[in-house]
Amino acid sequence: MMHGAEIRDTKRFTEEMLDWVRGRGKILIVIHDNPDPDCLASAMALRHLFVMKVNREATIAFSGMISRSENLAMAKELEIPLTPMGVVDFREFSVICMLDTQPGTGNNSLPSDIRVDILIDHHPMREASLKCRWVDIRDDYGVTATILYEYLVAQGVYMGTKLATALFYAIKSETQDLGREANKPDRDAYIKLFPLTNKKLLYEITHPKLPTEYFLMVNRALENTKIYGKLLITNLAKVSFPEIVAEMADFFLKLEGIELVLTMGHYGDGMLLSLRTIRHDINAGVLIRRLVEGRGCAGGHGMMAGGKIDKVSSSPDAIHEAETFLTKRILAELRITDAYPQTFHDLREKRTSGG
Ligand SMILES: [Mn+2]
Repeated sequence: MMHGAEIRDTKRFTEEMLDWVRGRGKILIVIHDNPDPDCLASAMALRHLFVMKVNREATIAFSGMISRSENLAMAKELEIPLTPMGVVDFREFSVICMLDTQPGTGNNSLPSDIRVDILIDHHPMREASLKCRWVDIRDDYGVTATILYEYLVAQGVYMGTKLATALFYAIKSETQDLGREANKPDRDAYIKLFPLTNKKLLYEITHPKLPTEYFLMVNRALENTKIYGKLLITNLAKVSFPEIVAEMADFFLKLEGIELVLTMGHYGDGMLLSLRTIRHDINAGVLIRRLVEGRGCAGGHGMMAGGKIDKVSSSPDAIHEAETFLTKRILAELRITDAYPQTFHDLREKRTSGG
């Protein structure tokens, strides 16, 4: 078992883990729902490590959907083989790996009675995770893909241009070019990987065409935005792509004067939430768990977090109730009392009236 900074002998850990895997049957790699570049690249790297070191092709399973255009381009351009979790027969596999998420967090769809053997993640350690056979959780890393990059280096495994591009893009997007929650290992990996990437593919991934739906969502988000001083809240109501909620949170954090953003959108049987902050006295992961307490699940790091309120019907009333409830909670948490929000409509009025 290895976790935290105390024992960081990547070579020995991977050696022993690979030895253990070698004596076993089929390998399954589970990533989180609605996969992002970090878990996609991590899965690609772990799969490659198994191909090169134990001569076995692992199955990568996911739930939900890939909807962000950049992520779709990544999966397509880099030819990442993905299997929907629904068609996976877990009994066929003797090695189960989980990446960029942990058992019981609520953002992965591995049934709770399936044991995880190999767990690699950069989110804060959960109690239940200690039960896994091979645990490598480094919550001081900005990206899980950096850990996998270190595995390949420690094992002297050759990285093709597609894998290098995937790992590089994972670090680039998750840390916003090393500006957000990146530490030295992430910076080192980013710099080492850059020369190995395919710049044309990288361009295709970072500059995809966006669907009309994206712009309609931007419009709806603008219409539903409420600004409480340095806090911005927006309700996207019913969304057709789950990832748009996080995307809009990143988008609105760009607004001048804004330090904290909470976005929400109804998807499936609940309300998805995303929280972003540039403030160092607020931990987004801790704050979002308080927001959903008793009504859902959430997780995240210092500057970015996500969550879900369970069992919210898609009726406008239910969606509005969820918004009111979340707004009340976040205003109370941040001790914002003078709670008369401004809208973009107000801001426009102010401009045209010269105020
Ligand atoms: Mn991650």
